[in-house]
Amino acid sequence: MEKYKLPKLAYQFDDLEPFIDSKTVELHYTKHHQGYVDGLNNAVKGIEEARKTGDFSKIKSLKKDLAFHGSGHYMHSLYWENMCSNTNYQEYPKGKLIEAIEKKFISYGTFLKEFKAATLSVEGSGWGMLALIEDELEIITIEKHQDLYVTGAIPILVCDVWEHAYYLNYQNKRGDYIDNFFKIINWKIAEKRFEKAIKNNN
Ligand code: MN3
Repeated sequence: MEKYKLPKLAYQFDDLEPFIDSKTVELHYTKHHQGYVDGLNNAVKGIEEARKTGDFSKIKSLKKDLAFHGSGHYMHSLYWENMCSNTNYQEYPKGKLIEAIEKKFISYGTFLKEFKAATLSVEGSGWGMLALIEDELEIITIEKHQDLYVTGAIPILVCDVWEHAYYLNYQNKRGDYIDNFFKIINWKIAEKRFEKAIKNNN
């Protein structure tokens, strides 16, 4: 039995329209994310095999695969969960999260500006992330799924800017995709993640 599996989506492929088109969500979920799940299961199998046989000659590439596919699976699971259809949409974060955002980034508007600029600046394939580092919010940028990650940073919100996340509809206009991503953020989930993270850190 495969250890890792695709998480269930809380919405249909076409529920993120018109901001992310149905075909993109379908391909992204059933092909790309599934590819990371498969890659992760293969890496884990390979490592278990090496443990059994005591042959660690391929350990370097197995551990690289584990980091790449494991992070890919984890990041995509966060990404699907932190988006929502119109029915669950709320325009702004609330509660402790909005307080912390305004404290750190001056205002919600300047937070969005920095998140967009940072996420737009990712070289090649990667992610923008709002994260909690100790008790401070910070925006970080990740290349591929794992490079430049700040160890210990707890994800609150992630935005996938690999081309497969937006190219069918937006082509080279990554900034337009990010603007529209802001319109489908599931802030309730981000608030939950934030409250859990500050509780665990204290
Ligand atoms: Mn992706």
